[in-house]
Amino acid sequence: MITFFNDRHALHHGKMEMFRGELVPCFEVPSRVDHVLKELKARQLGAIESAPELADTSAITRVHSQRYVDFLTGAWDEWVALDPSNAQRDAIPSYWPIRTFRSDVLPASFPARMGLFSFDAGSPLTSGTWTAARAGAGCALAAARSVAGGERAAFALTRPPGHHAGVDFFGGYCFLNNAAIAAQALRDTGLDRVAVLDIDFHHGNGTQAIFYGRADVFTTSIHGDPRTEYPYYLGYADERGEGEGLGFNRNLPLARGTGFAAWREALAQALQGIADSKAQAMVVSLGVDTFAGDPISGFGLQSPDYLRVGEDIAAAGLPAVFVFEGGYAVAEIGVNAVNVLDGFRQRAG
Ligand code: FKS
Ligand code: ZN
Repeated sequence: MITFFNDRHALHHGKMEMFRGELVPCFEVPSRVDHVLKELKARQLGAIESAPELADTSAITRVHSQRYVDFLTGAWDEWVALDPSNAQRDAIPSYWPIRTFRSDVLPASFPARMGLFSFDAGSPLTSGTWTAARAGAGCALAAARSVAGGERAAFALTRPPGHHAGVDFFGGYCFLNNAAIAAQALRDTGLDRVAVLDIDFHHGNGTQAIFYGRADVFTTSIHGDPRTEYPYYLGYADERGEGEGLGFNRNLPLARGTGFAAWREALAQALQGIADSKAQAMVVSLGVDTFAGDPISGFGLQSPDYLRVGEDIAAAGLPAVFVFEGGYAVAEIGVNAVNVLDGFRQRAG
């Protein structure tokens, strides 16, 4: 399996995130990806390439709004322009236009625009966030193109992650929706129907929302029940798509504490949904925060279970673009993520 690696990922390096009323060190750290890279090399999973830089943002604006991309492009410079000492601090939003406020007017104030384009205070924007995120989109695009060109599978190894980012907002450590960019790229390179399978512990609210009204991209997510788990406000089982997209979103929320046997049944249901959608390829939002030892999540998967996950996904028979998402048990993250890819490779042959 070919891996496209984001060698600029460490330029996004948040210092602190707001958590339970105080600023705590970020969970989403650069070493996450370094561990996966090391394990990929040790297990000789295949070629590892640095994805070429994107010539322009056209693959990004296929799923994100131009005004959001413009905001991200200039955000760090605007933050520092507010006060030169901001260069030592990350930018974190503090104001949001919730119900009854206007979101159609673009405020001149940078802090006001931070809130307009975000949904939580846990996703610091740093000096290198845009460069890292843009390079990550390049990885997703390269992986999608290689699968569209006939590879059975490719892996986009990148951070920051993507599945919480919507058309015009960041949050949940995510700025650009890499999985959505990959799915759209598969469509744009000639596939009529594609699917996104999201197996991160958290609901992929951004991916769901981006494709919610569309029948050409089936989205399905297995995640912690939003009644109790982040991102709280989306991810319920009754969200099935709208308009032409009705029937093309499937959520499989599971209770905190769910172990592998029940989780695997949900995976079978998600894969059945993908088969029913007649998708010709799939994008897998590969988060391994379903691991029992994850510090911020609540499922009980063990490291060997991830081999079975990869095998089950391969048995569905579709070409797959794996896109790296969450996972915060840093010591085990390499083994867990690579187990999925290795299980896939072994089963796919
Ligand atoms: C607020 C505590 C809530 C946010 C959890 C974000 C999870 C991100 C993820 C991704 F894949 F995107 F990385 N924590 N400070 O794992 O879904
Ligand atoms: Zn997650």
